[in-house]
Formats: sequence, structure tokens, C-alpha cells
Amino acid sequence: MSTIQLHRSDITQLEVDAIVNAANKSLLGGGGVDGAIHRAAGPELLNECRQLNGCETGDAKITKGYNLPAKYVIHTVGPVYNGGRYNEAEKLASCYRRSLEEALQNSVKTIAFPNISTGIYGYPKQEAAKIATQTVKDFLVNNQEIETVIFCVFDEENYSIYNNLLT
Ligand code: AR6
Repeated sequence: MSTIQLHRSDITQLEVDAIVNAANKSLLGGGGVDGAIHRAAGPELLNECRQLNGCETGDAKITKGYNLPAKYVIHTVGPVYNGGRYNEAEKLASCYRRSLEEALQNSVKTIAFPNISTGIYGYPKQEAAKIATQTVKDFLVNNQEIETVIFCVFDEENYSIYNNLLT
């Protein structure tokens, strides 16, 4: 059985096989968790990202983790929230699924997700958390090679939302 855990921490500190980055389409860095990951991984991460030719919203691409404790970074691009009528929910679910597919293809057993799109991209936290937890649970039913999925939350509000959804 795969397990789902909730951690409140800085995702760049986690000793897991892969951490997921809430990136933008350029994959060339930014603020929020993206900025923190690039700072902690070092400039080689940006060098590898330059080779990837960006990434579409809802898709995911994998790189090495360089100076991070994590072996890999899976970069995904969440939707900018624009009221909910622009397939934001489907695009956000796709971020979680595509990240888990990349994880599987690279024999990742432990993976940590930040709360994709709920910062600068403005996705309502409760709605985003429902999508995140349901999509991960559905994926794990048929993909138990992934042993542990961590939801890594950064703020008290998301901690309480995920705690309610996961227990
Ligand atoms: N560890 C874990 N979570 C974090 C960390 C951290 N070190 N830092 C922030 N968070 P955001 P988005 C949380 O804004 O909404 C970038 O500029 C944060 O509290 O990082 O998907 C990209 O380049 C929030 O809950 O990502 C894009 O342009 C969550 O991570 C844009 O921001 C996501 O917030 C993406 O926006």
C-alpha cells in the first residue's frame, strides 16, 4: 500500500527521491517555491532547464536535483486561476498526474508536492487541495510502485485544509 503524508516544511529540505516544482511555462525560474528550489539546487538546475524548451500548463518535465537532498526535481506548470471557467480544475489535476507519471518512469519511490497554483497563481486553496488529494489517491490505486507521496504545505491555512481532507 502506498502512503500519503502531510508535512509542513520547506520543500527544498526534504530527503525524498523527487520534489515537484510549481514552475511557469518558461521553466527558467521565478518567485515562490520555484525561486526557493532554484536557489537551493544551484545554477546547474537552470542550465538543465534551458535545454527543456519550456513546458505547457498541466504538463511536467524532470531534471536532476543537483545541490538539493532530492535526487530529482519534477517541474510542472499549474494553471493561473481565472474564475474557474478556463479548465483550471482539469489542468491542475493534470499537473499531479503528469508529475506522478514522470516519477514512475524514473523509479521514484518517494515524492513531495507543494500546493501547486495556490500562491502567485491564485487558485483557491480548498478547491486546489480537493483536486490534489483526489488525483493522487486515484493515481496510487493502480501505481503502488510509488511508496510515499508527501503533501508539503508551507502555511497554516493549507495545513489545516489538508489535515481535514487526509484524516
Ligand atoms: N516549500 C514549500 N512550499 C512553498 C515554498 C517552499 N520553500 N515556498 C512557497 N511555497 P507559488 P504558484 C508554497 O506562488 O501559485 C513562480 O514565480 C506557497 O506558500 O510558489 O503555482 C513560478 O515561476 C504556496 O502554497 O506557486 C510561477 O510563475 C505554494 O508553494 C508562479 O510562481 C505555491 O505557491 C507559480 O505560482
